[in-house]
Amino acid sequence: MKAFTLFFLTLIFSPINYAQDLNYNKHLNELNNNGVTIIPQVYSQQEIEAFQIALNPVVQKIESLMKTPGIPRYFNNDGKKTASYYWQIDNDLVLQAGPGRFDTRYQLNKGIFADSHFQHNPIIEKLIQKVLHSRYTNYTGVVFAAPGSGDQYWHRDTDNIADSDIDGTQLVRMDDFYFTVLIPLVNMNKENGTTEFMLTTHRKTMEEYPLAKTAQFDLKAGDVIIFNGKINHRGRANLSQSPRPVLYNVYYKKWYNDSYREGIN
Ligand SMILES: O=C(O)CCC(=O)C(=O)O
Repeated sequence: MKAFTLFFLTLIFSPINYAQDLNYNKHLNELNNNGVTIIPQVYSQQEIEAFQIALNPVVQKIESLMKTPGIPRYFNNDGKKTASYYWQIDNDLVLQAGPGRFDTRYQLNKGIFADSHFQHNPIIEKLIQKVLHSRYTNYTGVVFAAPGSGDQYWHRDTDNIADSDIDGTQLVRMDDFYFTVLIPLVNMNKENGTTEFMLTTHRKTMEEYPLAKTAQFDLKAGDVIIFNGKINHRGRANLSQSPRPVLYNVYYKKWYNDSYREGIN
């Protein structure tokens, strides 16, 4: 009887059923109108624990690398000059993403992160397929905010595309081509700096940012945030005593070059 109940529950809560039952129209509307949506409990607690274990050696390696001098980096965010640092490790980059925070793809195409359930999660892919349609690809990275780390700079995840397009006029008019999926490995809240969004700015130029409402979301580990790469957003300071690791999966059209980073040789 117990085995039967377990089998039945597994069927009910399996990702395949969840992918079929999810109200995709709600998430598509939120993505279209606000630029961001949350899908609860995409990953199980066991999966989150396995991701944490696989990430630990990466974090240790990067933290010791970041004790060595970084290479200065200067780049534009909506026309504003921004200064930061980066490091190189094997063929990968480690980007300082605000004080006490790093962003890297190092080792995140291996082991459990290369597994097709992670790379092609049916719940996420079904939504991505509805917004990117075809000819897209994806890769994985991590944003790690140490305890005591500061606010990140506001930014869009996409380049502004045209040289004349400092304020994003052309960018926000073109078809959507880039979506980021954040996968927090711990609960995220204001205390540990859950991501802040300027809602609707995936459809707004820089001059229109003051019209936008800002929002931060409380998430449980296992929930994911999906957002349009054109939206203006930032990670907030981690005021808690614990690290705030967030995996991400970026999906974008194959014509876009997401390896280009201004200010990096
Ligand atoms: O760390 C965060 O909360 C935000 C991460 C971020 O800005 C990004 O992945 O583009």
